[in-house]
Amino acid sequence: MSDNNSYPVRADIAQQAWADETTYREMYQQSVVNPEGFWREHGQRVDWIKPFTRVKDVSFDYHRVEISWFKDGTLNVAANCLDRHLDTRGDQTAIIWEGDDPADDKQVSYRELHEQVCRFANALKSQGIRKGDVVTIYMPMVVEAAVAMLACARIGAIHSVVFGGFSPDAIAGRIIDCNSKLVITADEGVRGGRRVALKKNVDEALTNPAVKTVEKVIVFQRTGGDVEWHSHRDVWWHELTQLASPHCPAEEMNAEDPLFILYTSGSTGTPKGVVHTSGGYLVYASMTHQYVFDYKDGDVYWCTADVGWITGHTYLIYGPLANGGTTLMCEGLPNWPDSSRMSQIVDKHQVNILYTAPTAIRALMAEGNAPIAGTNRSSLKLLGSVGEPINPEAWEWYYKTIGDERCPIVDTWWQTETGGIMITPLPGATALKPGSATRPFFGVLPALVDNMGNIIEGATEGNLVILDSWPGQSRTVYGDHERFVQTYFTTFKGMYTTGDGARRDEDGYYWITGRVDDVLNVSGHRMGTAEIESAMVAHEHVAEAAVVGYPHDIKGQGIYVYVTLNAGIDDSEELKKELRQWVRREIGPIATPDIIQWAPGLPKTRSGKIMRRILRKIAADECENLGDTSTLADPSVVDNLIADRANRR
Ligand code: 6R9
Repeated sequence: MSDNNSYPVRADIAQQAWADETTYREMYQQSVVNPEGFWREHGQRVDWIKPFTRVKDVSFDYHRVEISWFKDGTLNVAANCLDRHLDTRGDQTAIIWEGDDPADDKQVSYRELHEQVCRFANALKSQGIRKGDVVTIYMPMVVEAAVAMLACARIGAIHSVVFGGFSPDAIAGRIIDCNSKLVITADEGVRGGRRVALKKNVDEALTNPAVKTVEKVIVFQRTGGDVEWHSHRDVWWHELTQLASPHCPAEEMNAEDPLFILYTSGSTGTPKGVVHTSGGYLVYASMTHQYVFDYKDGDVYWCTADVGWITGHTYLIYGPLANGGTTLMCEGLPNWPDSSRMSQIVDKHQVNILYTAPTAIRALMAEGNAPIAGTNRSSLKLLGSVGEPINPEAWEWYYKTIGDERCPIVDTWWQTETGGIMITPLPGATALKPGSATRPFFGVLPALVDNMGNIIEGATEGNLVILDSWPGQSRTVYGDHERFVQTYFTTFKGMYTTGDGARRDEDGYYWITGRVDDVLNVSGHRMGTAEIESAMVAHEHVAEAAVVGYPHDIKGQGIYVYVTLNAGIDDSEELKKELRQWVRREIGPIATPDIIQWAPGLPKTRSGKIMRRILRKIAADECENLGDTSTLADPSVVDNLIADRANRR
């Protein structure tokens, strides 16, 4: 095996895993040679009300992009996650909840979760919600967030979860885009010992005059903190569910009925409402969860992602619950009250599988090994990573220190749009190379293309595309199919464009090199440079702004903003502070700029396009090697920026 060091599959793991190397090769082969047959068989892993006869109806031709799976079958996703387990595992723990305060935890069995979901589903109906309505969920990491999602699925309402760290403006934008009729929130969230004013943010979002569709707000009482009450609109979760019946039939849904909308950033415009449907999504979520994490009955599985992200949808809720698993949900931060917290939780709940992000791993690594010395983590058997490329140093530390050189690491590459994991090792099948997401999952056909869209073979580097559909793929952008087509199917004709670059080595392993477009990845969170720029220029003193990413030790990428002020406005440290606060308020804390540099002028082409390539180089401290600058309208602008760079912080 070439390319850095590699870790062979341990024989004892291969022996008992769902897939060893031979099984992987056979199944993968079958899945790409005969996808219809493969998915006809594996489509049976979920319970259908009316079985499907059609498997795959797909066109990646940009004239008529259509993606359907199992399209004449019907099912209910919530019934698959709950009802079908009641006979065999009703008393098994479905969700272990760990509070922000380490003294707070609870376990919810499948039977209890089923009852809570049925009650809340009836509560939603009592507020006028019907099949096809959109419900916005803005919740902290409490069991009720899962209950809310599953209750929507039960009655056929489409949920749109908005991350609890987003601002009132961001909530409003998402509500307006999908015309949601109802918002579910909590009085306050709790994270790292601090309270987060969720209800207040919703109140503020709803004052936006363009929000016209929201009729009701259901408020879960998490802290009992003071909230403003609008009695024509606001209703308490506990009052509604007390009155509600614990019996609620699951709505029969078509495989292609939408299950949820999730907003994600792209290189241009406002965030897109990525739509996932019911049948294919669930088949893919459950199958990847089983094989990638080698999930076995009785395993305790912990995914640290927030429900506000796709990872929280697929691998905190839908995948594990569809498989009858025990999933741990943590309200707090992985490093609070101190950096041993994550390992403390592993020991306390005897976690077997831990799925987290490189940024969390790097933050722990920066603390050294001392804080985790008192924990033993002996329950762990598998580690996972997601959200951004994991650098080999962080990989090795995760492997050696957290996993005691005992646990394989699955570095899983995928996206909001892909619904589930696409490129990943399987623990019983794949020799690991630190930093490589390795090989495709069943049914996934990755390829590399040059900038002209020609497929390039062998060991090489290029744009990562996917050549054919898989059941978990997003079907459209909510309300704007044309944008879906434009974004994913026109850059390279007949293929799904991922927006990522990748290298493939001699062993056929993929190494994701990061985004090739103007999307930032800050602590594993996707952010469009255009969104941050438009927030910036909304400030009265800002004439123009350009945002780029730069290498950051912990976050992977940091946010670097070049700001041109309006004539007559003096720059100052206070103004920098104010602009940082401004972006936090406009978008949310995750979009806070790390570095602001005053830019009396921005490097532009003669046609007025900002040359981000140059700005990225300056931000990364690579000023010696700026590349071709011949198209610059005014080269002195660049010299000035480089000279000023010393004062950037
Ligand atoms: C699941 C999720 C997607 C973008 C994706 C890529 C980056 C995710 C990665 C990874 C390298 C991995 N990304 N996992 N890069 N290795 N294992 O994160 O979805 O929030 O939509 O982000 O994240 O750049 O295009 P999402």
